Amino acid sequence: MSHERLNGLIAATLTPFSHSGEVNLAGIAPMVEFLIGNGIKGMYVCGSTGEGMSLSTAERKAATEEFVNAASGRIPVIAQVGHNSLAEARDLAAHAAATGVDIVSATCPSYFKASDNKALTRCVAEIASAAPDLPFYYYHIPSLTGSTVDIVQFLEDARASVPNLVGLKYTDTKLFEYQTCLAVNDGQFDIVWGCDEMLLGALATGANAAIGSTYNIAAPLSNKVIQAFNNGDISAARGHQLRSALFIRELLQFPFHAAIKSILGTRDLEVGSVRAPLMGLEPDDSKRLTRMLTELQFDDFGCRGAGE
Ligand code: MN9
Repeated sequence: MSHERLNGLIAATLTPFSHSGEVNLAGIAPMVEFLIGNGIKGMYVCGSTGEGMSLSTAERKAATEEFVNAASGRIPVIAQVGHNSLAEARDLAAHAAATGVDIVSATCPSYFKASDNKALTRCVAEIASAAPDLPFYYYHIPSLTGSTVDIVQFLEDARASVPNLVGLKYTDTKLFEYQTCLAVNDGQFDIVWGCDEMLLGALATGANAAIGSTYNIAAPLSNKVIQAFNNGDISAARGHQLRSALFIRELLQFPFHAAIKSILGTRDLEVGSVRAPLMGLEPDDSKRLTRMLTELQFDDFGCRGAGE
């Protein structure tokens, strides 16, 4: 399948919740404007960052529709449809296609592991064939799925049996493996990088696009990494990357999703907190988070709020 490759920073979007814990669909459109205003070039919806696995199928469908409407064709929307039930995943994929998403992506089932390439290829073929006219990116995130397949071999095997497989969301940290994925069949696949704190290494290895959680709140900083790299100013690129890595390191000391949502809240976005089993911020966390942001001069990262 021929399709335009992804480019630039793609936000792994959060799912806004109301105070009572329902999906807050009204929170999506302002968030999309904010992301586009901060240099985001695509949105990956209902993935790990968006707590997709903690939403019901109906909620995932409603959120996806809202993202598509809010984006209104300005940037591509990628719907993550992975589910332990392949029937649900297929239903979500077909719905995503009918809704007008640009790309479908999915993890493999993860309660029972897809532990060899035969099992994984079969799962991916079943899901991808429910939206046969859309490009499909397999979501490789072994730390969460526990699927320990040889991902290079998967690409080689799946070429024949999954005609609309065009790439991966590669959320691992092995740059040598990432490079080998890029090289399969003379660069057939679009392999999108998924570890924000290692973006510079991925650019040096051949990445054109990256999907990540921290681009929701710090895209201008990561865009500086890309610009400096493209200008050949490696020293500046390293400086920006280090700042990003230090920021993410601090962020990971907090309940991660809740901390990102809290930062979006300071930009006047109504995204609420998180759904169990993820934990929200305790009052003490909120104070520490504010202090950390001040210490790292977060306001200089260039992230603009709505209306600024
Ligand atoms: O897929 C995200 N990975 C996970 C993307 O959620 C496991 C990343 O954006 C990380 O959240 C980020 C921070 O470690 O690199």
